[in-house]
Amino acid sequence: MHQREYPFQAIESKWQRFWQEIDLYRAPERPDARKFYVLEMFPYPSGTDLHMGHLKNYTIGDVIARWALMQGYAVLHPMGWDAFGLPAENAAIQYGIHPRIWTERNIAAYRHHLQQLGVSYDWSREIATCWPEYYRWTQWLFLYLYRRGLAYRASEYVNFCPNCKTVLANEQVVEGKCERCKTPVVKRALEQWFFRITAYAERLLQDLEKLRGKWPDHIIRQQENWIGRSEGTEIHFPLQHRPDIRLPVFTTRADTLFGVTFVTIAPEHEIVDRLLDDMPADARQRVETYRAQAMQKSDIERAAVDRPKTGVPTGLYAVHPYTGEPVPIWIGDYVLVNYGTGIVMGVPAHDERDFVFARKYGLPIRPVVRPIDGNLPDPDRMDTAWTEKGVMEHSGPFSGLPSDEGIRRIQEDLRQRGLGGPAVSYRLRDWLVSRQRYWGAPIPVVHCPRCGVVPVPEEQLPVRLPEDIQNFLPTGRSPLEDVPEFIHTTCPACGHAARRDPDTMDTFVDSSWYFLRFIDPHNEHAIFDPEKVRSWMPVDQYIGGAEHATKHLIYARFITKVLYDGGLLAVDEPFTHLFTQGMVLKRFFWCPTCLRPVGEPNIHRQDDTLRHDACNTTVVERLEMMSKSRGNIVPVGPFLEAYGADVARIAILFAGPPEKDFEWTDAIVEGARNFLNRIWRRFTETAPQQCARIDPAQLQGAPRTLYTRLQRTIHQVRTDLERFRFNTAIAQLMTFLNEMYRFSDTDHPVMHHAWTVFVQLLAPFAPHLAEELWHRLGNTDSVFRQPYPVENPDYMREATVSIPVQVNGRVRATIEIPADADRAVVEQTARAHPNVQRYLAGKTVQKVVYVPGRLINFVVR
Ligand code: ANZ
Ligand code: ZN
Repeated sequence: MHQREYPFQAIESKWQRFWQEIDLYRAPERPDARKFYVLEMFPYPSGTDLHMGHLKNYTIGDVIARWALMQGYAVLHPMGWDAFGLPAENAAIQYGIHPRIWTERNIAAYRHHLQQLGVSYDWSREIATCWPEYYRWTQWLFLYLYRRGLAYRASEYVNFCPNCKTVLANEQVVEGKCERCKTPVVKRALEQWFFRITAYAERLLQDLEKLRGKWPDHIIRQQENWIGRSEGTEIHFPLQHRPDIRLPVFTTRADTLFGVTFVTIAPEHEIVDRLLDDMPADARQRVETYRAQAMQKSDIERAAVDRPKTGVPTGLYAVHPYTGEPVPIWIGDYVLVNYGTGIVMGVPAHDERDFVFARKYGLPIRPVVRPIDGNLPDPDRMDTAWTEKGVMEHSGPFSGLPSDEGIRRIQEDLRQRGLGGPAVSYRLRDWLVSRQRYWGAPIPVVHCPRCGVVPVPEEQLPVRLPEDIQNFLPTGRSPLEDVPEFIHTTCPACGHAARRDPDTMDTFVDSSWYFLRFIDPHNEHAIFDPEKVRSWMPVDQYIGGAEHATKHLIYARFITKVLYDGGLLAVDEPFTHLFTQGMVLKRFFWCPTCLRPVGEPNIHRQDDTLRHDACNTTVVERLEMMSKSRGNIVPVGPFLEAYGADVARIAILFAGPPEKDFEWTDAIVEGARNFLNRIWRRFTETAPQQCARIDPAQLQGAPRTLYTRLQRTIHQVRTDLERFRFNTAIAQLMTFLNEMYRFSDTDHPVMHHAWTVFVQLLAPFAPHLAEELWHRLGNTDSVFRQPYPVENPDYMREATVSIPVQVNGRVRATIEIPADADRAVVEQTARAHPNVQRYLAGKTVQKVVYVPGRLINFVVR
């Protein structure tokens, strides 16, 4: 007796229970075999409705984890929740629900769905960053950095509303004004906490070499650009009126030094404060006004190349380190305070921004570099800067030198004279980790009027986030400021009244170390046991979204290096291999009048176009990432109810190469379902029995061919798995299933054997169905406790023949086909050949002539 459709409802829950009972996914405390740590980036539980797009990376991770399990690795495959963050607070504001309740509810939904999908997590290791057992150690980590001088407080310019007397998040500033009271927002220097990631800039850059070939190239490139190493020269310009004070500039073009006609300082540079006192009264007035204006612009606005460059003269002068000439000092907002030294030397003849600036303010333009076989540009006839390197002129002792040689000589000379030298600048900035928000890990320090900043003693951690809080409305200051029981405390050092730090940590701090906690999640005495971590780290395969390239993936590398330097870790890179999956897209309709997505129930057809019921506008079809806001999601719950987990998994995996985006369609789902149903039907029709080994030497004819094809299938699937080509691995299995349908002697031992192997090959992809069939083959243990099949290399070769492919009688390709291949296979193989495709493109095939084993000819027009 057999069914047409396989009964996934009964099967899936049954085997999920079984796996739980035999504790299949429990990772040992310390691996006793070769270990494999596979990790998917843990999610932010942002709602209760997961959609299929969410499931892709977990499905990929699960295939890898199950495959590793079958290869005999001790596997660590944990899951947890990146559970602090703003959306929880926004939900609190919007629905009046406490962030903790909202978050726990979402976690429950995520957990349920992932369990329904049958992902092989060791749930005994579940963590959530918002649980005090976890954030206690995030706080510990903060103090660890603090004690090493890697966490510090500094003034940072933040948005400030002078009327509301509060700082504002960038999102609260609308057109330069306070969102609430419309007062122009200014920049105020406010004390914030930073992690000194710049101290690791060079290592973060160098060690990318260790990851090359194992991480996607584009991620490595993004990190390189983000770190942004720039080699140049630092040059010191003494002040004319106070030669003991010097203005350091950073330049990549020291060869243009003799063309300097001004120096520009970033408006918020601290040195400006000192210079103000020395300025003539009118200049001071001007500078102060200009400064206030500059503070109202974002860095992006300021640095934009196409924006008019503005500035004001200070009335003060610096002295050129070679010519001794006075050089006017300007303040200009195209200079960014936090790059290089925050001061630039202006060389209008050779730098475009300086050129525009000089033209605008009537500053001299002095060319000092010429093309190798040309003359110096004529300053009166230039309409842009000449920015190439060349030969130096009018450059004192350096005249006549090529640019690069001149740069080296100037660097050496400056160094000897104590006026600068070679310098390296990084774009990477220190990591601002304090947030004036509620739903995060409190920063574990106390501010004491006598002792200053005092870390909370370790044994007093965690500094608990107070639960009883009503008002989350963002005011720019932390809601914790208004919780007296929290804020008022005593100084751990002197015992007098003191205040707790009201800020919480950036959630990227929480996620910068979670992969370590999974190894020892319940440790109450330490962040983790270094010995356990030594045995499991690094993460062998990390899987997640490419959007984390320059955030999480840099922070995690940084924290790993800090812990390595402190002797807590034996590795200085956390993730050996990284895989970034593509997105899941889905079509939807968009109304260009209402400017929003429109669901199919609200669309009608009129005059052959689809229109929005509400406004009768013709809707447009768009293909974009699944998301709630686009209304194009396929919710996980109903899908799993209708099709089951294995169909979901096969659909996701078969849709295309996993690193690419793919479009979710009904056809993909149907394809997946048909495949599993066909397996089920053939299996139940023929009722094979376990047959682990047969003697291939005894096989002849069709059984021998089947055996050979099985070896080839094993080989293909294995290599595809190694390369993350799950789609082609599944295609191989489909092809082999066809072979098993074609093979008529269903009681032949080779068939029993083929099924036994097939079920094992299938297991990482469709674990529930595979486990069911494995037991139906007569086994009692889990299929995941079997070694993954290995091909018999002696039986890989099949009798093949090569035949020419003709298009209109001319040979365009030669293809290799199995000797007994039928016409359909030959035709398909021929059509798939790139050269044949080229000759068929745009043509109509009128006839296909096949002379078996001889040739195939396409007659086209
Ligand atoms: C003089 C000069 C002459 C420059 C010339 C360029 C061409 P990268 O390669 O990105 O490191 N610069 C330095 N600090 C700056 C700051 N804080 N804000 C804005 N611009 C700054 O760029 C280095 C160049 O960018 C430096 O070299 C400096 O301009 C400018 F013919 O100095 B240059
Ligand atoms: Zn004190």
